[in-house]
Amino acid sequence: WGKEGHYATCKIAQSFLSEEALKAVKELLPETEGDLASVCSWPDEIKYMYKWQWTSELHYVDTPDFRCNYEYCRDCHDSSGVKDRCVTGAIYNYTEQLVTGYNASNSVVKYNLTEALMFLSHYIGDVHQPLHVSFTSDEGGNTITVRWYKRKTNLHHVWDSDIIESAMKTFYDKDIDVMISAIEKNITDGWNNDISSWANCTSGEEVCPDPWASESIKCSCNYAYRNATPGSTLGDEYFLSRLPIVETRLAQGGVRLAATLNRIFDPFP
Ligand code: DCM
Ligand code: DCM
Ligand code: DCM
Ligand code: ZN
Ligand code: ZN
Repeated sequence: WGKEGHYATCKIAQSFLSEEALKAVKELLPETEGDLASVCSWPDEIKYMYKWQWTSELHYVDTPDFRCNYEYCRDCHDSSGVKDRCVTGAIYNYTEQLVTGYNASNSVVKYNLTEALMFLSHYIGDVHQPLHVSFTSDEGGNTITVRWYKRKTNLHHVWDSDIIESAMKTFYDKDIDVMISAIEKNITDGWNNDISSWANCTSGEEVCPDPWASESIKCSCNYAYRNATPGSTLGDEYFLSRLPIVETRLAQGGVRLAATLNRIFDPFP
């Protein structure tokens, strides 16, 4: 996601945090007074800096062309083939750092838990962006040039930002907070029955990015790539049919980020 998508995911998550998890977030991000959403785009701001270049491949996972499925062992590696270096591997890794670092009160501080929290929050958002789990040959839609209404862009950018920005302009008073309120209202009213199933992981696991990645590649095939061939113009028809998908993925990312942080910071609720 772009800045708005990450802000929305983390803002939605904040409203579902337990008291214990909120306390931990405030301790790890003292300068933000617990406002996770204000630092959720930090991993995008640093990824081009020399010191942080190793993190730039942790925002996504490439899957084999046209198969429309995802497998951790097959797919989670970087472009050099190093295992576990992909978005789902990063989510496991930063969850593990927070679990061992935060709950073991007597442990030597091995990790920067502030960074771990910011990376985890960002990558849980990204794994819900369908095109962050998509085909290898088109680099997640980055090489598919399309028009978004009259403007030239690429399919990846359409899903990172253009759909959200057009929605803000058309429906939400140009205000991301108005859009977030509408999504939150949908979570508690419309999708009410889905929240607990969204939040659940396999029993005993703090986090479960593999099923989330599987959902994303299915969304990519069913909605993102469909009718978006290179050179096509995407307008009202594409926008209005895909916006509900984007809003659902932002909601799921937020609910699952909160559920994950609640499990990490409050293991015996
Ligand atoms: N931040 C932090 N620890 C870090 C990096 C960032 O607490 N290692 C927080 C401090 C700022 C916010 O993130 O409030 C934005 O950071 P930056 O200015 O690095 O983007
Ligand atoms: N996993 C992995 N490398 C990691 C963390 C996790 O390959 N650094 C894989 C192994 C399991 C799954 O993720 O298939 C669950 O991991 P965990 O036991 O950490 O929950
Ligand atoms: N990206 C992706 N899949 C790829 C390559 C990149 O999802 N195979 C994402 C990462 C960024 C965006 O696309 O969100 C643009 O990538 P970059 O800035 O590396 O060009
Ligand atoms: Zn992206
Ligand atoms: Zn990212």
